[in-house]
Amino acid sequence: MGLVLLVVIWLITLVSTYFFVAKTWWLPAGASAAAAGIDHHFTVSFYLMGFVFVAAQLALGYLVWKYREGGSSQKASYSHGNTTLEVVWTVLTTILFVGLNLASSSIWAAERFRAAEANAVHVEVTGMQFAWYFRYPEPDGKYGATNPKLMDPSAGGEAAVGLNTSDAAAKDDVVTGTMFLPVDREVDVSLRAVDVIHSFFVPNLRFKQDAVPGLNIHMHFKPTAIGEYEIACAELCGLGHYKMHGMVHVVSQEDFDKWLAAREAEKQ
Ligand SMILES: [Cu+2]
Repeated sequence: MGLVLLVVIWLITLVSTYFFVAKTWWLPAGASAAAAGIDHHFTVSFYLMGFVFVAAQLALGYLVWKYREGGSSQKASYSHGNTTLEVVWTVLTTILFVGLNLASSSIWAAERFRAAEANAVHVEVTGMQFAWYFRYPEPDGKYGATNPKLMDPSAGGEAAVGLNTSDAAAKDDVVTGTMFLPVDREVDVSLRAVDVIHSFFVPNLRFKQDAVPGLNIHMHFKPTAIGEYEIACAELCGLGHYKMHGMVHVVSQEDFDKWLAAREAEKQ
């Protein structure tokens, strides 16, 4: 029985490790300025954790077999353990976790605490059960006033985000169900949620941030490759969570200007 357990434990370890080594279900191609740095830290974390995981599981299988019932070893007795060993692995684990956090915090902070570049495109992203809406303040660059009392998710578009159409700055605000962004320009995102917590996640852009009701969360990122990328809600937000999906179209500056001008024209 000890041998069977050893084989099962080692098999589970090797098969699950294989999928990571072979990158069977891996990240999609990165398409933002922060992607390389994030992927690097992701890889470093996986190597470190993978090494600990494999070593611990191999040792577990070996010990299960070594101390099997009916083996040559003596009957097990209660042991307090080894205080020195416990201190050592607790300290090592702390260093590992705190170290990984410190090493990656600059990437995380760059998208949050540094101000967005001066020529950034401003987009407000609003999550609601179960859709995403995107608001562009162009051409005056000012977001018009919104009011929670005006929010009507069933109406969609401007009404869904509660746009106060009598506000002068709201006249040129464009609200869409698909996100268009110009390539190689920073995007200053204002994240809002109408009902519950949602999470705006674009795997290709390596961008994920919760949208919280009552908060206006500012972040920025820079798409670096033209393409269509999927948005997923990464926070379990209700029965329709699975279909809370959207698209980001990263296009050339010229195509972006044309697209935005066409949306403005539709509004008039
Ligand atoms: Cu959601």
